[in-house]
Amino acid sequence: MAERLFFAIPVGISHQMALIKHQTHLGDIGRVVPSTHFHLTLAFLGQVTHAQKQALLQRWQDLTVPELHLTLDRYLHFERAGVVCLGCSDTPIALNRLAQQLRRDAARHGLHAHRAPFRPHVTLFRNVHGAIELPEPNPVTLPLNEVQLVRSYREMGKLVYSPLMRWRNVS
Ligand code: 3AM
Repeated sequence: MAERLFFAIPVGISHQMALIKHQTHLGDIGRVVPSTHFHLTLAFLGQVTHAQKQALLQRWQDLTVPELHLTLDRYLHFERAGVVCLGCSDTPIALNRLAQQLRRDAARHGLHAHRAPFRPHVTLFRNVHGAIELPEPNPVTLPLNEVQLVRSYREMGKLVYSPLMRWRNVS
């Protein structure tokens, strides 16, 4: 059976608190994403078969997670998706390289082919309808300590994100 997978950077507790403050600050603009669901997606893979997963895990067994910090300093409203996120104006080159590597490998294995450029963000609200005005945010700086391969599924109607694999840097 295929699983819905994506690569993401997890958000630790202290940074979750900072992001909750952003949600409070923005108020009632949509459906609040629970803090336990905060993550920064690097590559969405889509439905992955067991054979594809095995091949990719072999490919990624030596995946290097670069040491870097990422400053989230602007609100983004993706109107088509109906989401509001905290994103960044300056994507670190090493982060972009990592996301592109994962996306390229996935596409080579017949998985999701991204057409849109990589725009790092943490989603704060879903079901945001219509045009909204967003203020300048207080920046949040996330360290990149870990990358996870995450399975997403529904259990009793509730969305569950379950990390299957973790790659850490040495810091
Ligand atoms: O909520 P975010 O954006 O942080 O970006 C989507 C989401 O993370 C991405 O995968 C993450 C977990 O669901 N995603 C979902 N469907 C997608 C699609 N069809 C997608 N990215 C590209 N195409």
